[in-house]
Amino acid sequence: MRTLAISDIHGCYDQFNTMLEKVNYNPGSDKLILLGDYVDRGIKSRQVVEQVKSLREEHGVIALKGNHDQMFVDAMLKGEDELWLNNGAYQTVESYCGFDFFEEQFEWDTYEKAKAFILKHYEHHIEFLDSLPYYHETDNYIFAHAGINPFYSTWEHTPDDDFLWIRSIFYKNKITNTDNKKVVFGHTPTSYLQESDGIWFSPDGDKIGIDGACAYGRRLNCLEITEEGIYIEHTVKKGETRNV
Ligand SMILES: [Mn+2]
Repeated sequence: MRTLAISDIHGCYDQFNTMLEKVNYNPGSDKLILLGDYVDRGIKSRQVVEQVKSLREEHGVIALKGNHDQMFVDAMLKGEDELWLNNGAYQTVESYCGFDFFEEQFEWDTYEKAKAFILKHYEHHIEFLDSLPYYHETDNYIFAHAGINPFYSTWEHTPDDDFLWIRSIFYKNKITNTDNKKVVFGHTPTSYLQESDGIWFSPDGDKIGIDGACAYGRRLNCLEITEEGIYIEHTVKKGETRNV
């Protein structure tokens, strides 16, 4: 069985489906792991959430939670709006409520109406995102949106916020608290870690970063791990996407 890991889809529905076609994704024989951040910045967040929800329900796909998914949930259920509005919320609201929803400028009234509309018609999406786990562990790997905290005696003590948000404390330090399991993560575009948007394999061999920054018009990456443990890198670049 192949393992396929994809992260930070961010509303890039067409790129995601182009990728699934490109790797000949077969739900019966492939283990697909999605590392979170389904929403914000890209223009088709609603469609991505709907598809990810179906993939989990119909095929048992592993879908983890990202910080953007959490921000969306917290804005909808707890009124924590500022953080989300500063991080790509507009495109998500528009994908749920229609384009030009905000017309020329932001209005709180319009935003509140949009939230009410989403809660009324898509509460199942919010509940789905809220229910997602923070990590997935296998014999040789730990998958998490942003990474794990290397400074706890065991990685399992990583606080939830770190699974969603951690950056340099994770990627700049050698990982010694995972029993030699490698950590596969998204969240930090790999161009911050190397000179390309391709998949990043840390020099210590303890981390694999896969976020190719597709929401910024760059790449969607897919890490394939074969049955024998060999890595194959797949990528969908800008301009390679068909509308689906
Ligand atoms: Mn993220």
